[in-house]
Amino acid sequence: MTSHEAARIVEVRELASRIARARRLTIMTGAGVSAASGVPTFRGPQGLWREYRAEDLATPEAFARDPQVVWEWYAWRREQIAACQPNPAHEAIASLAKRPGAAVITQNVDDLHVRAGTPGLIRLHGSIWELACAARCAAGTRPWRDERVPLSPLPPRWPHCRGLARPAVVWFGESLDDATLTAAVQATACDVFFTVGTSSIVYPAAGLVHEAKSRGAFTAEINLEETPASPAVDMAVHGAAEQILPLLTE
Ligand code: BV8
Repeated sequence: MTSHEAARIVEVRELASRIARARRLTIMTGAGVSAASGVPTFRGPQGLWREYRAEDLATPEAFARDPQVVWEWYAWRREQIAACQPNPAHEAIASLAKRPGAAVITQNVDDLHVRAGTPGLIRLHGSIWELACAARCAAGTRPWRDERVPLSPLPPRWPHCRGLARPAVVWFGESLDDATLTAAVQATACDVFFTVGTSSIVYPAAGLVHEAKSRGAFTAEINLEETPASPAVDMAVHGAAEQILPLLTE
């Protein structure tokens, strides 16, 4: 066993005991928690679709410019995700979330946390399995669920106004849902706040761990590599979420 591995076992044990003693626990996840399920991450090697960066397609401007290509990207991602199952990281988080005083915040739109049975999930960026009226017509403000794969025809239309439907996700340049963001900020008032599999680059999500720290929480980060948040957290555990998270429920 390398000294690095020995040190990590000590860290994981300490984090597990802090979690066990925490009255209020908050977990925030990113694409890395779904990597072991086969869902492409954004900045990972398979993050690119055709030659587009996520930031190029996940914007209202891209949708206005070419709704067909944006919908082909989301339809492709839905087909990928439909073939995936929650992994041991999702299952461990679902069991931690069942404790009193626990909250789970995710940036992921894949709903694998939902399929793992995570109660009270705070979905910051929406769901790829929900659609909304792109024109925000009166009858189309509440997203509706549509899990058809393949989704056809593309782009889908909103039956009431016959206008275009869009994925009910938050695009870059769009504000998050007020109630959802308020719930996430409230969850930063906790004893232990740790992130799993996020590059901590996209805001306002990336600001939550700093908010939790400023409120006195013990903060930790579980990631394969360093992120901009690593210097700020109390403990940065480098490793795979699907291997480490099950150790935190013991
Ligand atoms: C907004 C839904 C008001 C769509 C997404 C402040 C500073 C700078 C910029 C801004 C700022 N405030 C606002 C901005 C602009 C922008 C932003 O943050 N830009 C970034 C790029 C700098 N934010 C916004 O536009 C937000 N809206 O602020 O509105 C406003 C508006 C205009 C101007 C000012 C204010 C909306 C952001 C939400 C966008 N929508 N998703 C869709 O999915 O299609 S974001 C999307 O990308 C994901 O949801 C996620 O949030 C992000 C990807 O990040 P991660 O999940 O972390 O994934 P990533 O691939 O990057 O990293 C994976 C990590 O896992 C890696 O570190 C890797 O090492 C690790 N990993 C991999 N495998 C494993 C692992 N770790 C452990 N185990 C493994 N097995």
